[in-house]
Amino acid sequence: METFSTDIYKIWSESKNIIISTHTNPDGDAVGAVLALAMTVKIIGAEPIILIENYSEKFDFIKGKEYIYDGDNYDEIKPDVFIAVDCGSKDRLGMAEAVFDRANSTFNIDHHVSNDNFAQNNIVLGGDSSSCEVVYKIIKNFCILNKDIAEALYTGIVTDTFGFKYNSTSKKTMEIGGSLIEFGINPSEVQDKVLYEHTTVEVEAFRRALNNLKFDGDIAYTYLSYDEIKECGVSNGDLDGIVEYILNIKGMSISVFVYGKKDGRTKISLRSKKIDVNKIASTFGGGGHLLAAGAIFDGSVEEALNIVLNEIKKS
Ligand SMILES: [Mn+2]
Repeated sequence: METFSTDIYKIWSESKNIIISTHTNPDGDAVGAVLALAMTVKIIGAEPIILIENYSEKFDFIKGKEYIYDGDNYDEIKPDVFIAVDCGSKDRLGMAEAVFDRANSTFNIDHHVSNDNFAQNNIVLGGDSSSCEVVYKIIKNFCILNKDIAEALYTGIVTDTFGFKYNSTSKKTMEIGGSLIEFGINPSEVQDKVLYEHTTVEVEAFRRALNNLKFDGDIAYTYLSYDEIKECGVSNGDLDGIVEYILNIKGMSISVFVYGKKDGRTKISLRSKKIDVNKIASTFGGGGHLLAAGAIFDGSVEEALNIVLNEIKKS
């Protein structure tokens, strides 16, 4: 990694525009990683431009937002370097995919086991807790971090490990967390903002999801139709906690949450305590991690639920 970081530093510091982007429907790891990278790129003398979809207001406290592209025409962007982060495959970049294709030099920084190494330079550490952990390991070799970068990275790690709780949390993850705290961030405040505070809108979505909750053996599953999502006024990012919550019901070892999207397709989220849900998600063209994965299904909420439950029972 040390030698690799030297090469990365050379390419990044000698470029003009560095486009930094992540997956659609960005979570805290995605947001923290792009903002931390943008602040780093600025320090080493390049011009960062972040391409990211609107994200949950719970991540608004993270600094570096001034680097987010606020134009409306991606065609005008002239990418020199393109860094995709927390993104398992190129199509997950959404609108930014076309910009990726025009870049001279491309980087793929990620921790998804399902990552298909789509860039020229792939730094994919499948066992790592979060993309922010991977970003930390890269940038600490050539950039002196500051409090803002530390807070962004800490947020990503906390999001993806649920506060250093998941199995993906290693000794190294905790050591990195410790190093980040040394920059003067407030760790319990970050955890409160990211994991525990909920808007009334989120709670309304939660209430409805729990109302739809069903059990099938050790599978807990629920759904929200697109109409229900519209009625609550909830955005995709606000629905993250539901699938986690129902996995923790005693006696359950798999949880499924599906919801209708505006385009008529259905988002599937899977969590597990034992079986490989990455494999299940991959049968629907999705992916993620062993115990946490997702996919977009081309069909209704009802069809998605039926098909997923069948796949789980087969596995
Ligand atoms: Mn992640």
